[in-house]
Amino acid sequence: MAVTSTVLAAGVALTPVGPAAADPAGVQRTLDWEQSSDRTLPTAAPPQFIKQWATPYGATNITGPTRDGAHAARFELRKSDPVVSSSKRAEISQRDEQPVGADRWYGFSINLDSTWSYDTSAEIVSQWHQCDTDCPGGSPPLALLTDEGRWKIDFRGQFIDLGPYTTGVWVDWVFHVTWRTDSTGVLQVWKNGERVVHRTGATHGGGPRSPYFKFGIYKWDWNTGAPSSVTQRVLRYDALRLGDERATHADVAPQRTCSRGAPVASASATTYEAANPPANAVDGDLTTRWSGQGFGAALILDTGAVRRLCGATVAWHRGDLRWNDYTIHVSQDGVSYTKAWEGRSSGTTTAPEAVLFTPGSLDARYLKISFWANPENDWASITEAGALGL
Ligand SMILES: [Ca+2]
Ligand SMILES: [Ca+2]
Repeated sequence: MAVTSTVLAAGVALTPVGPAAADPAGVQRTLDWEQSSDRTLPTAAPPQFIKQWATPYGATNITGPTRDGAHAARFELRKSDPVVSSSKRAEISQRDEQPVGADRWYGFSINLDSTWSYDTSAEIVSQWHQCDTDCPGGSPPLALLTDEGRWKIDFRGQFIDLGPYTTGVWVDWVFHVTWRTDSTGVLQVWKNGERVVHRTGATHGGGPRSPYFKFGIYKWDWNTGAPSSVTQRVLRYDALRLGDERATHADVAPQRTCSRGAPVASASATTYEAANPPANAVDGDLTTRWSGQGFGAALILDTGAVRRLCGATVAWHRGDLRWNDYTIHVSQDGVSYTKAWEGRSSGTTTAPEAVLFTPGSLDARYLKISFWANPENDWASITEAGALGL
């Protein structure tokens, strides 16, 4: 493990600022660089943030690639760069003004440059830093890193491996943290809509304020002289939304329209005829179908992991000739289900029709599509079904 220590930021001045105009309620700050007043780089940090870079290329505004809109930020750190706040970094920092016991949401998207090659030396690309005065020292309680070709989370010194990273693509992250020192703490992390971490218990070591957020590139080994085989790091950052205890996943998630297909690992059914098994509903072929007899007959899709789902697509056999009444329930464990949608297909098309879940989005692995009526018979017949995720 290349991650051995981190260096604390020097203390920063506390300047009270009011919250940004909130939309929706609970989102304290959107930093997607679409507002011209936020395009202050490289001279200064955007309003309400603190500058922690020392070069003209450390943090800049760019017009592409972007995660949303027409603008994003680019960070570049070189091994030869001057030390900033005791180490090698190009970061934008939140102010150290988070109240004790805060419940916070953080959504953002990161695009690692194609030059972001394997290195045994890690770098932090987002971190939650403990407060600066009268606070416990040591490493930050929570950090998102790249290390040895992989995404990793350092949660209070414990490393959570999130798999190999891919360069040149936007990766969406949502972190939800209830900053507590007792059993009421919560850490949840979603990567591209898939929930990859869910922990309860203490989330930081205490102090008079909750940890504050920083993002960009922080590579301490370039300061300490530890081995590293690269001399330059470049990434892009966009779609940052910071939410408080009133926020939801959908409020801060970078992808906020429900249109992205979620992977379906397999399908099963409560009943089916041998000629038309449930796998036929997920084979990508509108000429094959699942058919099951009886009101309440259900097709169950397994997306393979708990992820943020927001809707479904369903194509019905003879869908241009008859409507179908159906419900969609979702579940994390395949046992306990929650209703997410009910209604009627159009009856005018054999193509997949999208429906959006009534509660918005929720964490689920399984979708159960239950048939209740059509004007012809008591057979449920679905040619293709899919899940939509955030
Ligand atoms: Ca943007
Ligand atoms: Ca099919």
